[in-house]
Amino acid sequence: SSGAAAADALSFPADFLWGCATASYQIEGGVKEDGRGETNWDVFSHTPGKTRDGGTGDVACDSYHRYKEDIELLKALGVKAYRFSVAWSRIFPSGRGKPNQKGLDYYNRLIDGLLAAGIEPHMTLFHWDLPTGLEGGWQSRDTAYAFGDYAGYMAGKVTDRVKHIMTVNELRCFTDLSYMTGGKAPGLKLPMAEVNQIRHHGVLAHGLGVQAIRAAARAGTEVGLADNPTIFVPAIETPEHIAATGKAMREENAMFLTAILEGRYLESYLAAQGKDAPKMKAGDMKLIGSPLDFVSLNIYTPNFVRAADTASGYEILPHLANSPRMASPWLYVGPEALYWGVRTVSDLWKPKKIYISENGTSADDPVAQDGKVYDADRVMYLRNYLTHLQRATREGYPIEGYFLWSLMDNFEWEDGYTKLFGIHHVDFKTLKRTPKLSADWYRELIRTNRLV
Ligand code: GBH
Repeated sequence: SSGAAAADALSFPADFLWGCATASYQIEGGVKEDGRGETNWDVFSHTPGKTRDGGTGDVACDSYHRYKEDIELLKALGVKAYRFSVAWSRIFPSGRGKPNQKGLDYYNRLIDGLLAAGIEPHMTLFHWDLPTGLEGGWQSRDTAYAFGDYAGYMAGKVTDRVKHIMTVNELRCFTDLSYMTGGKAPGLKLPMAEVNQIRHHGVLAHGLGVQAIRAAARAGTEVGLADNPTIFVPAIETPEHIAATGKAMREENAMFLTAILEGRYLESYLAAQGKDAPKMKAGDMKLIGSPLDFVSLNIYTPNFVRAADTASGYEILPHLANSPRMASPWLYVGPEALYWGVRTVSDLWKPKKIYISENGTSADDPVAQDGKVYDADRVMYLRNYLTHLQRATREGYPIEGYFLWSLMDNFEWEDGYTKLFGIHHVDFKTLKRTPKLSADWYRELIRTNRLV
């Protein structure tokens, strides 16, 4: 059947890896349980005015206690993989020092439960919940070394069962959006010299993590990261605009993905930052550029770009007040982002494997009818986006799998519980999970391995 399916213009490759994604602070709750240490997001979400509805991750989806139910949801969907993150402060309550066995036990139970259900665990080591015991947070270079130690410790404990590890999630979010514009924990607005240093510590942590994982992991462990580079889509699919798309991708992500995949900072980035450029030590760029087994991309939204007679050779076309978008104000609709994200990363840097580690949407879910949320907008969004990912598979780009964000409604950071991305509805009073229409749709897509 896979041969017949491959010839079908709407089908995905037979071994395409369908999954769902979540992150520790957004779903776990149990923030004081079994020795978990305090994190930046505990402090931030408890500071009045920082989250839109005053929401916190204290309980969230209570997955710390309900992970078995979550595995049942995954099983019912028929996914082959689950992407989750580890709360660093459950393993090292103050970020470093003596490990906490009870915290590790939780992830062992989760991993073993997934494997028993036939679901591959894909683990992210840092999805923004940083132990406050690490003084100075990402302002301190020491945090990068602490991350390396934590990454190596985890690799030693889980790679007998976990074959895919992502170091960090979305560099831009835990650096720029946390220390420059300040919408995310710890909510600082620092000058550029400090921001550039923080960015450097972020990519350095990733590199130290890769090295530590490789040193401690069993053979067959694949290592990468989940980043959210700004994604560019050519205004028109012609050679000149396609070339501009590649240039924009490289330059606009110079401090993050480009540095990691090229092992250096572009001259244009260093020149633009001038005296604010990051201070480096010998060997840093080699660590940052450590070879990876895969690159994972979180893709939600496009930026249209055109070739232009400017110094950079391109112009990014601005989003307008009435550009189509979903429930989150930043979530502009552009399903082509999935195709061009994969194609541009592949053409520029030739990674062996690419995953979509997140894609999905907030939506103004309608009131449930007959006990079900009929989230037709989310289905529309997913169907359109996946059409363009299917094109990337058809054209032979090395795209291995797709993780839908998110398995269930959860704590959406500074938006608290006002923006929900789940394909399962969560009643935050009873914590009951119920499939939405989009879950039925995703199950059918996975079952047929074909756009429906
Ligand atoms: C991902 O970030 C996260 O990994 C995940 O935890 C999250 O729940 C999910 O997406 C949905 O948001 O208004 O200028 O501050 C997505 C990328 C980039 C989206 C920054 C929010 C805020 C832009 N994020 N963006 S701004």
